[in-house]
Amino acid sequence: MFCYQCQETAAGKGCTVKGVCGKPEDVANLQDLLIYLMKGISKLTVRLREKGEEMPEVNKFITDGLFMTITNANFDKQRFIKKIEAAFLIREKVKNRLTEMGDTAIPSDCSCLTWKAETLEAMEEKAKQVGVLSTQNEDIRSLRALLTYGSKGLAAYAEHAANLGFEDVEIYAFMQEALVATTNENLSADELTGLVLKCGSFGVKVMALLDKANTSTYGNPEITKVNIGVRNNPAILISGHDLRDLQDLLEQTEGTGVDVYTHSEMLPAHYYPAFKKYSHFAGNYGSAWWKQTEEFETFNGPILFTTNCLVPPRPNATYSDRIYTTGSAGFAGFPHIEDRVSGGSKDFSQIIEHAKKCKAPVEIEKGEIVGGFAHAQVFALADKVVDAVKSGAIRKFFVMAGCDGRMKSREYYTQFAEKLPKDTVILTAGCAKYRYNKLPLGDIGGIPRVLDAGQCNDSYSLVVIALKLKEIFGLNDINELPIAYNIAWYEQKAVIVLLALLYLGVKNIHLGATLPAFLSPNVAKILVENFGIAGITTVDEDMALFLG
Ligand code: SF4
Ligand code: SF3
Repeated sequence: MFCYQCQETAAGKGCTVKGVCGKPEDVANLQDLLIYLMKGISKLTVRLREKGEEMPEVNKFITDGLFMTITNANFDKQRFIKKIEAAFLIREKVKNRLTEMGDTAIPSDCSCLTWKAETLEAMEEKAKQVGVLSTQNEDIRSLRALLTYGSKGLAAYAEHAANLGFEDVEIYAFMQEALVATTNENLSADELTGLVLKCGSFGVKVMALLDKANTSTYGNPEITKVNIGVRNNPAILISGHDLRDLQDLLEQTEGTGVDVYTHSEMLPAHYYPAFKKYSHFAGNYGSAWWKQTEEFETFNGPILFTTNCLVPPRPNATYSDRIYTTGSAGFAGFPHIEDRVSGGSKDFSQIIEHAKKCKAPVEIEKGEIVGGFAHAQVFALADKVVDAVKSGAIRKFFVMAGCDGRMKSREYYTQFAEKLPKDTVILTAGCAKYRYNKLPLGDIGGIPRVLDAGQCNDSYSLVVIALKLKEIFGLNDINELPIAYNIAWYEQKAVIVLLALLYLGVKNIHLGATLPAFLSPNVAKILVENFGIAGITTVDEDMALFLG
């Protein structure tokens, strides 16, 4: 296996024996094979689209397939085998449709269009040959990786939006165009770089679509205090990003005596007006994803994963029989809740019955965290914010969005937040917030010094806020604003957020805890020279740099 898609990749180079994330070699290889087959399907679908026809089934298949291969989403070998078998069938379907339409030149120039396995051994043999290392030139490999990982991020957000009934065919079309481009030997590094930026433009599009899906379904996030203690009832913990799953779960648990708590990236659900009506929506339990091996022990009730980030339980974990997955998440041995049929709901009754037999969660902390500062809420406070900037009460904003992770070096972000001068404000989104959202950082004239917009996709809100400030202050360039970007990344959704920011012209982003291993020296140079991208150093050095 060879995988270098996330920030925690082994030795900062690549996982070759087993993922640091726990992904076993066979699953890693089958993920590569699935991506390979989806490239072939995309070649055919692009051709079909040129003839004016869409196959929604294919769009869904590819979106889900990309999402399943995101870091920490799905570790279930059988699910990948089934998906690969489904890929053979779907590829035939598209070919047949092309034939029906009179296409006499269906391409067969690559085995991604024709190769098929009858046995698992054949799949596993092929899988070893089609991963990222099959591209020899390291710069082309790097750009192909960047494009593929950006597309995985697109797929994740597109799937959440689709679950709420919001779709944009152009986003599906771009994901497929991107997959096809990674097979094109004639594309130069410049042309691939252009596609990477185009991917960023679709990053903006997909985050805007998901924002529209979330806010038009559940209302605009508003300032909310979220309880981080516990009650005395049995409870279900819901993790991941999918708000539609949360809606189904809240509806089905109402009146059952079972409470629902959010975990990690589900925390921002509390900020939406539509979920406030549920009196059994009890609070948020724990911190970012990587602490789950401790926190799930004491939660006592079942845990539902709606997307990444799942950490394989340790062999002696007491909660392994309490985990359920749904959507693109999966893990061998954990019950998987099937997709809803169109117009219906998922059936969470099994989890609810399980919860009723469990003890209430053990309290691991007390208090509240405050969030809900997405674009509409910040616009409502715009006068206050603008006055604070004009008077000098707020000297600078720091966008500290993105992901959290296990690496010790990420203590940097807590120390950075603590050391920031009192006249600065942190704008955050994503699970990176857990590095500082429980610190007593105070407020500036009633404006909290940590403004949490929501999930990683709500980085879109931070962009909308920045563009609004640019307009209010009559500036020509987003980079003239008193905003610095110190972003933490871990998985591929952070890649699409980064590409979206680059597409919008944001310069001088600092990216940590380490720069991606998949950036070759030449590709990293392009990012440094054109966008001023930099890594992080020490808290003091970076602070001095940011504050000039
Ligand atoms: Fe390694 Fe990250 Fe890939 Fe897991 S997702 S195998 S940790 S690079
Ligand atoms: Fe976090 Fe996984 Fe990236 Fe959505 S939950 S930001 S790491």
